[in-house]
Amino acid sequence: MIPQDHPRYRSLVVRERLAEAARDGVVSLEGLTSHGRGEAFDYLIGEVTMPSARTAERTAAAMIRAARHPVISVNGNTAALAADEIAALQQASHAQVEVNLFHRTEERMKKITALLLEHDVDVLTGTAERLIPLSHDRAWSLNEGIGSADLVLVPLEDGDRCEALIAMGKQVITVDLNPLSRTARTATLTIVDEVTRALPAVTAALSDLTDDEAAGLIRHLDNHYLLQTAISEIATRLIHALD
Ligand code: PTJ
Repeated sequence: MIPQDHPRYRSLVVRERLAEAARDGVVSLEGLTSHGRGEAFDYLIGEVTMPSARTAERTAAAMIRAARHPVISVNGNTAALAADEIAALQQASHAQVEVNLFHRTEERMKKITALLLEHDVDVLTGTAERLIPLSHDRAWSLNEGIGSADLVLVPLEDGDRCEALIAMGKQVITVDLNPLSRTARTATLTIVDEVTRALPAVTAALSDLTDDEAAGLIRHLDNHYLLQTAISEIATRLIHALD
């Protein structure tokens, strides 16, 4: 039992939730190490949404609204951390949700789909095909989902798949606390924020963006500039960390 007055209470509760999800087979063991890397970056960021991330979240909402066929690609970590947030984002948009895994087994596919359904996410199911140009199991996806999407939101993604989706001509939005990752640098748009802060911010922006603001955000999208700004914001915070 984690004491509620522990200064790192929230972080410890999230760790416990992920460890349990790993024991249940929803999160892969590798996913626990990914979480640790994310936690470390969030520590440096100060566990808040940076101004550059706020802009990226509003831009993501504008892009999702403008997309013909947006799909949210969900892996084990994202399902364990943010099933309710995915449900809310799906309800606020016309996005479909597809489970797509790095460490793919039929058992994990079923468990993650069941978890999402329990949280009222409408999950695409069907016969997966090797549609993404990768030699690995990450190639498997649904033609009616990621296969025909013009925009894919892939939180906590690895660089290869992000590159392959871009090579397929899709717009890719990622959520990644590490602004230096290959995924962050390859995506059309990167939100450098923790996934449970980022998804609700995108959902909120979907309802308050004006058409003019949305068009301006899309016109001025410059992912390199957003990443550079995120790195400057982190560096400034670190320089003053012990003040
Ligand atoms: O469930 P599977 O089999 O599909 O596997 C999923 C993982 C996460 C294991 C797989 O996609 C993977 O290996 O990802 P990477 O290459 O570790 O990249 C994940 C990125 O997400 C890292 O750069 C982390 O810093 C970042 N990250 C981790 N936790 C969070 C995060 N970003 C935002 N919010 C988080 N909570």
